[in-house]
Amino acid sequence: MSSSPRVIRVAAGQLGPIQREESRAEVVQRLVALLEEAADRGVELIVYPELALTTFFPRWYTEDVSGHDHFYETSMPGAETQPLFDAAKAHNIGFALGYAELTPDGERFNTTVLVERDGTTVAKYRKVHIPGHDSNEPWRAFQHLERRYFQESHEGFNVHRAFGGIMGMATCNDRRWPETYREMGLQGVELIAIGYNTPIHYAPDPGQNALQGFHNHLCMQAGAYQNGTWVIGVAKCGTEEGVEMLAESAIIAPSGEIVAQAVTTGDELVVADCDLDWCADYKNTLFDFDTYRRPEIYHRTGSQKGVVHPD
Ligand code: CDV
Repeated sequence: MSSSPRVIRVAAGQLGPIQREESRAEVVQRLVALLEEAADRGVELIVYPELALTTFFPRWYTEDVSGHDHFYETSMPGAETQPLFDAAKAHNIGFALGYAELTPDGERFNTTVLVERDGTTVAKYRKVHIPGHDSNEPWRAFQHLERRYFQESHEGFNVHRAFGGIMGMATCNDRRWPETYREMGLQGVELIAIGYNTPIHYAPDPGQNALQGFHNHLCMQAGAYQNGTWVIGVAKCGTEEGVEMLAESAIIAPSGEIVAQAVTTGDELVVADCDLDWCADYKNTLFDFDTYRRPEIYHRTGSQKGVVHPD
């Protein structure tokens, strides 16, 4: 592998829980500690989880949404995140970082920023598929109010030339939807960075609890294989404010195989060498879109939202 000029050493920067009282400065220290370990191991890109700067605050209801404003970033980098940007640039490491974004217009997005090794911002991605609910549902053991605290982005899944390849981003619930990967697959994506916060307990159907780990890998492995791309899935996990969150961060090859996986439920670096040229083995054969796709047949997937049953 190491003879290819397009091998990039990537790390999943898995985070253990962030409790509500933990300060931004403390969290950024943890991110920098992972980054310094990554530097020692020759990593060029580290992917952090969704909402990696704070506890997963959509688990609490506030009547006035602005009651949670302190969980959002109004600039990136800001004063408290600048040390991460400085450390990354000093070590020549790029990163993808999930955070809550509050725009000057008062819009709220679940955002990931991709930063190159020289410290320049490549792009921001704003989460498309927003799960959960928007009003208080006290029957749940805990809330999942993402639909109260975040808007659905209309910017879609764009890809970017960076790190010597074609990079994409998605966030948590996005990873369960095949359209996420195919939208980027159709732009030639070679590596998708995905952060997640996945409670083990799924209140609408607890029968799925035992399958959380299986479903996590199932969807990311399928997305990688069917589009011939690397997928880096990174958890914030462990027991956060009494809620158990899925770990099992994984680096997945274009073959769909997991090549490296976290073994803890805490802060952990998972490293693998990703040969971006491996993508072509799938993109140019079984998944040669130009030859085999039938978009003239797929008219429902781009235009129809819900299910329309036959008469
Ligand atoms: N942060 C998330 O998007 N979590 C969802 C849960 C609610 C199902 C997920 O898809 O993991």
